[in-house]
Amino acid sequence: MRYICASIVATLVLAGTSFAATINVLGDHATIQGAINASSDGDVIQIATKTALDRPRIESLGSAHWSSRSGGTGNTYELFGSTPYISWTEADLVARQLGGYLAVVSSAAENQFLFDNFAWNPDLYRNGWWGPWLGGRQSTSQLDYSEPGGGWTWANGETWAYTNWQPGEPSNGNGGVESALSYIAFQEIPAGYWNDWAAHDEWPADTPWTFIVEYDSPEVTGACCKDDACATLTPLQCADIEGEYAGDYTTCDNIECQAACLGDADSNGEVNIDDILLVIARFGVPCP
Ligand SMILES: [Ca+2]
Ligand SMILES: [Ca+2]
Ligand SMILES: [Ca+2]
Repeated sequence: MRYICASIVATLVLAGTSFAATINVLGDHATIQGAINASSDGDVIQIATKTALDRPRIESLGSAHWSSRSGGTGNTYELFGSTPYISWTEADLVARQLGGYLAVVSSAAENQFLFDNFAWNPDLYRNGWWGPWLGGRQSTSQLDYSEPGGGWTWANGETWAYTNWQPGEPSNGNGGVESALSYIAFQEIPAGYWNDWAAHDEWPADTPWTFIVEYDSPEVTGACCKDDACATLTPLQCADIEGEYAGDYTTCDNIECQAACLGDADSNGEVNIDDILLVIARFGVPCP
């Protein structure tokens, strides 16, 4: 859907005597403002947009949890679909509104997990090629920016390290607008490879329709004993104070912390014959 923003055009028409150029921009505020700033008197700003007015329907297509017990991140991932397509920028916005971010792939194992759960199915690829969006974005303001492989960032701020580009990618092809990360299927066969692709919906016919959202796991806590004191802490916090972690989701209500170890009757830090002799010596004597 295209329309002309009448107020902007009117302003610019009044400012000049002829149309110097027609500038096509996407409909978000920052992009429009940038185009206005860059325009000359008489330029027409034409806004091609997909705003909330005609926002496509977005639905969850399933989720998967990668438990830390199995060596995973402990995070949960969710696949969404939006027919007929969704731009990277809009998928990124939706992910953040959901409390997550477009999936950040930090290792071959994580890429494999995502592929096995969400990216193996050719039906998830637009026109057999353009697979689910991931949380990678190329930024020209990065110090290491270069085309096509420099300046890439992750949606959660994590350092860009692991990559799994398809051979020949990133390509920065098609006029050099490719700056967003998605899976790609080669000749309609998904293999977990990545592609750089247009971040907006410059090419509606070839824009992915699926995206993967990653949610950080809530911080798990449990009862932590330090001598006879108890506090609810994360395992790491408990280790920091050299406490004894009682297990995930335990609470101080159902844990009794003991100052000394069981059997150490004379409290000298070890259990030995002296403790037995002490117990025998006091055998039958009522405790206070
Ligand atoms: Ca991740
Ligand atoms: Ca690029
Ligand atoms: Ca590419």
